Amino acid sequence: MTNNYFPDGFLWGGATAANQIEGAYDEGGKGLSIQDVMPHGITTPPSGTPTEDNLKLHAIDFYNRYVEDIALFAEMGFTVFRFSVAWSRIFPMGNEDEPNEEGLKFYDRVLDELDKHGIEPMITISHYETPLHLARRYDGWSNRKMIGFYENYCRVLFDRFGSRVKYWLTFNEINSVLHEPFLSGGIATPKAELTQQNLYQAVHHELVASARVTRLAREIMPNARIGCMILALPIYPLTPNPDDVVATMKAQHRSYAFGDIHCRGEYPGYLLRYFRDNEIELDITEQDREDLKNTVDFVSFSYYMSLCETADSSRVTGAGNIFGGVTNPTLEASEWGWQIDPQGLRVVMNDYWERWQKPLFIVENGLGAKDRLVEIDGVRTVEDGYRIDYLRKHLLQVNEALADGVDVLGYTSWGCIDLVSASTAQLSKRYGFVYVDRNDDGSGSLERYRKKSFFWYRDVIRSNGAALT
Ligand code: BGP
Repeated sequence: MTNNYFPDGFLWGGATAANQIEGAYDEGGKGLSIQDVMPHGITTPPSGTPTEDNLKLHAIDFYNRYVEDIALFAEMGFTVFRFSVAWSRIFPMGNEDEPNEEGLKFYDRVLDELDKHGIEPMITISHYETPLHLARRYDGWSNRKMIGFYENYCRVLFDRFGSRVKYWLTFNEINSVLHEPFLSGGIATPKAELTQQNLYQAVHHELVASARVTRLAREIMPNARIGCMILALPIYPLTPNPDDVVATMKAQHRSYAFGDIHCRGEYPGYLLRYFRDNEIELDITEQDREDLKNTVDFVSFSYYMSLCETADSSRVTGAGNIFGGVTNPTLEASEWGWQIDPQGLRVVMNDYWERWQKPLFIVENGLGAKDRLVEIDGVRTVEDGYRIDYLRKHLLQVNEALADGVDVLGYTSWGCIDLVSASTAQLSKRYGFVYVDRNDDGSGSLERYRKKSFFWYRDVIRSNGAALT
């Protein structure tokens, strides 16, 4: 049996995103974000205006209940809480000159509360919630002007919160823009009309923006640590046939590129080759090349599953979330078809550490499952042994990676309190340690209840991982 390798000071906690928890979509001077017109997640095209069938409009009402929720996180012993700022709360249209003071005050209050409990905040600056105006008027990140709008937004955040927020992530799952351009990049042009050239140009704008604000952060907040955030997805060859191995390498490159540029400050050769082979010519200025040299301090990532790849198109089967891919015949899947692979987490951690030699932060991991609220000895709870099993197996693999010598700063499980799903916009796809009484039809009291996993995670944190074994 492996010993406990979690180091002292390892950060334990949970992760959320504004659009999936806050609600209050039109309160406090907030403008609309793309999420306010995505009632069904990524499964159907966005609607024109907010409609009441969109659970995100009110979500779990964290906007009004953050005091109670943060107290529950503190009760579990969280030492870090990852959340995002809703860009459209600070700049309702996205590109005003002056920020919305009421929006800033909300995050002041959240930070006060975290501070009260000694919980380190980690802020995602942009988590799938581009202001709708920027999507409609500028076609989101297709447009170079977004770099300036984003920089202004970041300057306001850094000036206001810089003295009390150390950990910042520039873009959630930046590699997903190639797959979900509206969700991830606020690109209003339908996906079917976008070429690879369009997509990579948008990616380029985001990468330059990320690097520019990394430089800005260092000027304004010398003690801050800036991370990129990647959707991690180890890909295995479906067979040992070298054709499958090469196909796997190419598929991996599509995600590695984002970490390579963030960590090395320039485009990797394999991506330049891909551009040549596909006649993609990007508008990259000399200034862009200089800006990209501002590399990140650490690499954060989400991890839910692995995939397979094959060169044989007749063997391709659907699997996975945003990325799609080939099913692994050896693995079981969640109720939503996400294949469960704890060892894949160790693989990806070793891989990233060896490749970039930057500390890692696991900022999302968890099981979306249907929960049943029951009453035991007069107390309402959820007997979610399946979630404990999933998280335990993954955390044991984090321990293995630590034993392998990987440098890891912390772990925030996804959706530490039930929230609205990004891909399907359901509340019944629950990830939390805390159950929120709200259903897919919008009914429910919004009351919070501790699940069995709540007490389990508390013990894991209390023992700094020793309770896992
Ligand atoms: C990631 C997103 C999160 C989150 C998570 C779970 O891709 O960064 O916002 O939602 O996946 O996905 P889902 O909510 O679709 O189950």
